[in-house]
Amino acid sequence: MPPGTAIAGRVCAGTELAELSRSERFLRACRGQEVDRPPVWLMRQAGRYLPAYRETRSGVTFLEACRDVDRAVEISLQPLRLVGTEAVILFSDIFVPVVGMGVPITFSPGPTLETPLRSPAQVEALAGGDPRAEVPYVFEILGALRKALAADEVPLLGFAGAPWTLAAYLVEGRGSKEFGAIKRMLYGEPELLRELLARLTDMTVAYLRAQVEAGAHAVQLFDTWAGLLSPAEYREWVLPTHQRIVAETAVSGAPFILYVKDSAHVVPELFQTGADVVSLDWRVELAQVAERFGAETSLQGNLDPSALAAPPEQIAQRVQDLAEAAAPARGHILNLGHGCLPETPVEGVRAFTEAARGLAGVR
Ligand code: 1CP
Repeated sequence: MPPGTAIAGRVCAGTELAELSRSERFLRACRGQEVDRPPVWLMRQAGRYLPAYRETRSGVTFLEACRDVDRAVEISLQPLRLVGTEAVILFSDIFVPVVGMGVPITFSPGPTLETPLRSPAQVEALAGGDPRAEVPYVFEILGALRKALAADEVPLLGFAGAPWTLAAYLVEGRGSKEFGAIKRMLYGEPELLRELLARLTDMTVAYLRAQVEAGAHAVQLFDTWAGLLSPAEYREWVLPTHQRIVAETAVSGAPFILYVKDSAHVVPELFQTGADVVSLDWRVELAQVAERFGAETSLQGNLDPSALAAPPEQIAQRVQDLAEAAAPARGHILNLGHGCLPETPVEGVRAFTEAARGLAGVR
């Protein structure tokens, strides 16, 4: 990047920013304060593309790994050591607290229910008042990670699945391309769906607040399937859940990152939630969104995960392009537009984080 090129956060000329710890850089980028360069991490950075993950996971089921505090801590930390990411995200899954609500879910490898959740009785039967009691191990893992990361001042992220995405799997019973069952419920039994979403929203607020109390510096909400809705349906069924979760989690003081996949048709709505950071997928033009919405909200993203198959110098070029595109925004966190894929090359992930560090000191 030529000297003087702007990057998001408007790097200051002073020397003190060169000393930023990883936590400070990350939290400042979330809040739109000056930084020396964008921080970098990757969604699904702990996962099957890493041989060390496959080794640590072997011999136990996915849920067993999520419940085993030492193992989950080890998996969470692997990307920090192995691929140079600059934030650690809790190793868990968006369905862990739903298992805590008493729903029998298995992973093969995605979440699967033997009996999809479609009746009023099943919705009524959902527990979910107290994640600390229902899934205590999540908070033990966060506490242990916060301790492990303290000396190096690395930021720790908690996360939750958004109510629409959780409900889409619960009502369908499994992953799907179209999630037709929840759409049939939306049109055929809207009151039942409203009740389900309300319960999931309550649980999500309690879950995220408890994660911050247990040590998460920031939290990310994943709404992977809300993009299946039309803009009008999205405004009715999804936006209010995001607004409530952001508002009620804000009391914790931790920055809030909102990720919605396939959101190009609802971009203005992403910025009506009060989230500190909006995480974009690769189908949106980062530069345009930065111009239009970036003054008030920081941005995260948005490389296509498949692009990590490119040679390192091409990845570096894309990182530079992303940083320049995001420059009009008050802050930018380098990330993918969705999670690492099982076939993602480890070398590509390393090239991505190294290129981010190479942006240092450009101004
Ligand atoms: O076989 C295995 O090892 C299990 C694979 C796996 C992993 C590593 C699953 C099952 N979940 C996870 C971890 C996970 N999932 C994290 C950990 C932290 C990190 O990012 O490193 C997070 C944040 C998630 C979130 C998640 N799970 C989402 C939302 C984000 C996204 O990627 O879209 C969703 C939709 C899920 C459901 C899920 N869990 C697992 C799979 C394979 C799936 C997808 C199922 C499908 O195809 O629909």
